[in-house]
Amino acid sequence: MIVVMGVTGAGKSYLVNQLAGREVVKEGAQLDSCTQECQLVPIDIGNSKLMVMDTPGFDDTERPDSEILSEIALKLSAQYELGIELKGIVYIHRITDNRYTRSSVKTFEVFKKIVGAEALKNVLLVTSRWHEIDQGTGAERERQLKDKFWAYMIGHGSNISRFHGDRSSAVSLVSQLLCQDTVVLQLQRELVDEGKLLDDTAAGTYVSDGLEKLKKQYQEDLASLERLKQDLLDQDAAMKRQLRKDWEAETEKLQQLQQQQVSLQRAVGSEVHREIEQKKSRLSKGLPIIPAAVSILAAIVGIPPGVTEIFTGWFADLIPGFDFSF
Ligand SMILES: Nc1nc2c(ncn2[C@@H]2O[C@H](COP(=O)(O)OP(=O)(O)OP(=O)(O)O)[C@@H](O)[C@H]2O)c(=O)[nH]1
Ligand SMILES: [Mg+2]
Repeated sequence: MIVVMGVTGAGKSYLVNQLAGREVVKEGAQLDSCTQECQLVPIDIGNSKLMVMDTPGFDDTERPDSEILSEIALKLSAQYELGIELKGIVYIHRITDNRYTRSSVKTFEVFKKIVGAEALKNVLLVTSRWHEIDQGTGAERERQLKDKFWAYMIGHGSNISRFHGDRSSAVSLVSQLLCQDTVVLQLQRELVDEGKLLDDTAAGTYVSDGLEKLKKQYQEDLASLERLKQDLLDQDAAMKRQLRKDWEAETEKLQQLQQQQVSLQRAVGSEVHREIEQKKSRLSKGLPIIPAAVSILAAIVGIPPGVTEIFTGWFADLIPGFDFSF
């Protein structure tokens, strides 16, 4: 398996579709974030049978990073627990972005913490959308990424490549990872081997620290509204109504944050373990280990419409009459 990650709109689903040779997962032409949940897509590359996991992007327009992290953590834990080989991660960044914004930095930090230093050699940092930019400007930005923002990763063995937007370029990118040794990510060790709660992992701590800072800020805003309310006690009714509205909006934001913090307090490793055991008990006895693991993973991660036949085809020689669907 290979995982594709990056901020929302970076072109993750586009890359997966290029690999598949047709539109299997939805791409987003709108400003809103598109992919909501991870999807597992089977792809044949030469003699290799590859599963690519498309993921929802961090910095989503609707959903908090804590929810995106929970989703990715659960699916990565399932892959690890099932013993499916992870060859690496493709991290996509648009070369057209003319600033490395705070949200890019934040997303990249979470990503580094999901992977962990030891696994960085299995990361391919990919720049995309080269057709939208002149080569000189693109090359200069690429140099800045290498020298500054991506220097740590490259220093720890990550590679950097350009995606030219077509299938052959997509295939050559993933081929670089297919020849790597199998890797275990820091988040997988923490959740599955060490049984940590998501908010005690490095990635979870980073996301929940951000939440804690926001919480403090909202609490301060509420306190200053409270002071204002006292000062304006004798003022006109319109002002009071506005104050009430601001107050309610701030209180709601605070409640949402508290829910996000609770959603990180999940024992993802044991949740996934239970789900796998449940699914195993429903599989026909005597099913060889790889088809069994792949069907369970597909059921947990989710697959797009129209790819079941590819999975079935993979195992047709091995198990005649194999029914892949759960
Ligand atoms: N021509 C071209 N279009 C691209 C490329 N990458 C992305 N796009 C387009 O950009 C838009 C957003 O791409 P998506 O693949 O949906 O982005 P994503 O990273 O999956 O975004 P989320 O699902 O929101 O996390 C889509 O309309 C794509 O077709 C590329 O390399 N070349
Ligand atoms: Mg997508």
